[in-house]
Amino acid sequence: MSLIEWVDFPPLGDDRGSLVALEAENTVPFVIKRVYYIFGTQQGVARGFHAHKNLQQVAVCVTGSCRMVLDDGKNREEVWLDSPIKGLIISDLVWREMHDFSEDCVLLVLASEHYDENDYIRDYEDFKHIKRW
Ligand code: T46
Repeated sequence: MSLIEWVDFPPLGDDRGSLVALEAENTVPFVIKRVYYIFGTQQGVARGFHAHKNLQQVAVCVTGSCRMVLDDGKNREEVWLDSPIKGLIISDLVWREMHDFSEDCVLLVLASEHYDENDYIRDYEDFKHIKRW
């Protein structure tokens, strides 16, 4: 089974332009407890390099692009986030890395839980051990 799972955000456009509405438990498959966004990422910088124990997220590039790597400890897949109408579901116990941010990239992330540093698995070997691959 692929690690790449999208949610579509239908644009509610008219002749003035486009609008996307994100609704918890509707367009986004969980109750949203937190929203954050990553912007102004310096050229050549990569982010992420961790997994979460208990966190569902949807990530969407509202402008610009970046390359997301998802890894379950056995399989590694990558995908470009480059559309404001496509969200990538990032489940818990999936290692994630973000690379190749465009200068104008704004990566919006919707999260199912409040921020908790104890939820992070920041060591890849620990992650593989937890996954028991
Ligand atoms: C993820 C990827 C996609 C907070 O205080 N609250 C927050 O909600 C977040 C997300 C971060 N922070 C603090 C923790 C660090 O001092 O902001 C700083 C940067 O966070 P971090 O290094 O974890 O950022 P990324 O880009 O490596 O990862 C983030 C999310 O943390 C992570 O959950 O899945 O984006």
